[in-house]
Amino acid sequence: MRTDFQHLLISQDNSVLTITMNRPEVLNAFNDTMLGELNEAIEAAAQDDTVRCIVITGAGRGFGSGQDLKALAAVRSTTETGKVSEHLQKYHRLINAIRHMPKPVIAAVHGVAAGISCNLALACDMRIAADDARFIEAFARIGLVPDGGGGYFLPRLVGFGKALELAMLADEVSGPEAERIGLVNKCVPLTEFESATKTFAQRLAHGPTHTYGLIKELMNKSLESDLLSSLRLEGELQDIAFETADHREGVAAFLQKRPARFTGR
Ligand code: T3D
Repeated sequence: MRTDFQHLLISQDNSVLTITMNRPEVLNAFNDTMLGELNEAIEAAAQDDTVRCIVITGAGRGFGSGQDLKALAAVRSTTETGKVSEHLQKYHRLINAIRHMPKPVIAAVHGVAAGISCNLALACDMRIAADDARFIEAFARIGLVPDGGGGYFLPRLVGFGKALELAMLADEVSGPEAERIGLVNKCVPLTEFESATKTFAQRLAHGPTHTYGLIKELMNKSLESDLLSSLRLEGELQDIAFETADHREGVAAFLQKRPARFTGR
């Protein structure tokens, strides 16, 4: 994967790829370049067998502040813009790529995660937050509805009533509160955030990666389907998982009373 992006920092530690959104002067607000680069990096990570877990995070004092409103205003004042739904397709490409990524994607959130940056975090498989995190469904503050998948993921994570509250009032949710309501998987003190993220990601990167992809497929589909369809899919996916080297290794490790060494195959 190329690493010479204008607004992304890319680093790989063993099988963990960290993608850092890097426009700290605007709290990592999305302009078109950063959005295009993030799409490219995520799609490249999906194809790269040396990557078994992806961490998305932000440089400077936050995760992200949503769409770059200054860039948006500048475009609006100078050119005839198309419908915003056309622009949103670039975000939808990103959300789809994360959901169909056959390996775990973690959002590591410190500081602010507002607007579509917040919803990018919600589209990831899991979220780890620092205790200084500030999640803001900021859309209603500027008269917009939650986009970037927020209308889909938010009620599924925190329940219908809480989702409506967060979307309508657009109040900040702190890291500890986000953990309490299920918006993030865990919240840690800021001083431990980097090491906790690393430990979390390395653990996932050493798991049965192929099976993790199947688990994602099962969970993705369960959000839409009835019990019978989910049970049918579970059987189909288990047939695949049953044939993986990691399944054989897991059983062998159990029988030999030793930790499993998963290779992702
Ligand atoms: O076209 C489409 O696709 C539409 C899609 C829209 C999706 C969306 O994401 S809509 C939501 C857009 N985001 C927002 O409405 C959030 C705007 N920002 C804020 O409300 C606040 O900045 C924060 C609550 C995020 C953080 O507050 P604070 O006090 O910690 O920081 P700050 O001082 O406000 O911001 C620091 C700098 O970042 C500041 O620049 P300056 O004045 O020092 O030169 C600020 O203007 C800049 N900044 C923050 N957010 C954005 C931004 N610049 C451009 N766009 C931003 N979204």
